[in-house]
Amino acid sequence: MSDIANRNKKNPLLSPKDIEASEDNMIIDCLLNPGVFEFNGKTGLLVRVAERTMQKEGLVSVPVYNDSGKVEILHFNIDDPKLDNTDARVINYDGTDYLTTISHLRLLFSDDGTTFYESEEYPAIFGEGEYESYGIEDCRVAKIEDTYYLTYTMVSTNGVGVGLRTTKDWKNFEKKGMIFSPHNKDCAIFEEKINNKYYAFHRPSSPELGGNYIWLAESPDGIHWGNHTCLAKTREGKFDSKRLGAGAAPIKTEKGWLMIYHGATKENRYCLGAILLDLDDPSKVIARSVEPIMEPIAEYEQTGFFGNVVFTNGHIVKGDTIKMYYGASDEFVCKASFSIKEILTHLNIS
Ligand code: MAN
Repeated sequence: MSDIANRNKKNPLLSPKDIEASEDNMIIDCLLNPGVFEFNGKTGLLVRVAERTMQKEGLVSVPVYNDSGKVEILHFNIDDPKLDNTDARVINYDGTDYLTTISHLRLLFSDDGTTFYESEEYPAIFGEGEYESYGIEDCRVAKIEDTYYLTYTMVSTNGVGVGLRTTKDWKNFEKKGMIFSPHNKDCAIFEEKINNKYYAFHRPSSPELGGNYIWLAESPDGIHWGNHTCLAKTREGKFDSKRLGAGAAPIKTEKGWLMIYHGATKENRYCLGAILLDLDDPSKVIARSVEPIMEPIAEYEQTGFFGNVVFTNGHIVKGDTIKMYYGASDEFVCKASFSIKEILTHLNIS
């Protein structure tokens, strides 16, 4: 076992019962995968809230937003041979996929980093328009100068892409549209420019040739991206054999840019690994985890909405300590800390 995470004793920090659903006819199934930032001396979480509709016996019901942004409920008979409901996250009916839940993002703050509360001052963020009609998910937050860049997964029947909104005060947001077109997710922008260019990780999927790999892109303005290079691929027989994707913005260390990423097997077991990139040219990989730095071993990481998952897209760094927040079993928000030195040792970097 190569797990070097120090799990918080109060885990899980947040469970679905801790906050209220967005509408009376919705039920929160999952609180997961928070973006993390500091604001006015507090720790802020942008938690993904996945909600489903009430279920009736003999039926599978899924929510979709109609063109005017209102939730509509579709019902399928559980015995219908055209229905495939073997995955808790997505069902297929007669060739069309439907999400069992729809996600929005909720802002929560904390003074101590473990007890989080909502405030009416900071409303929830919902999907808007035709590219977000199945909701928005897994937001990364990067602070560059005085602006927060929110990169998140836009989901709709058009596909899964990466959206960008910016804010300075968490009340007013500027929508910058889709910055990486489908199929793409897991986008994290670096928090400082390198040689006057912005950099971002992203994760396109190429179903025939290639796969679900982590890529790096450059930009002159943080909005328009190009010069893509492939950074890390799946590895047969390892914890990241089926897919992988970047966590939050990378951490600048003396030895290089440190990225924490998730890697999954075809059985959908999600672990975390680390990759170290050259400080001056982040397209150069210096080192990569052979074994995971974190595995789903705690009870709340193994059992829940979608078990055997640890997934991160947010952290705060203080000195040698990474205070990482993560989704466990796609149902709970948890916290763990890592020592940067220890991760570098795990990468055989001294
Ligand atoms: C995908 C995403 C994540 C989720 C994992 C595990 O990578 O949808 O939001 O946490 O799967 O289910």
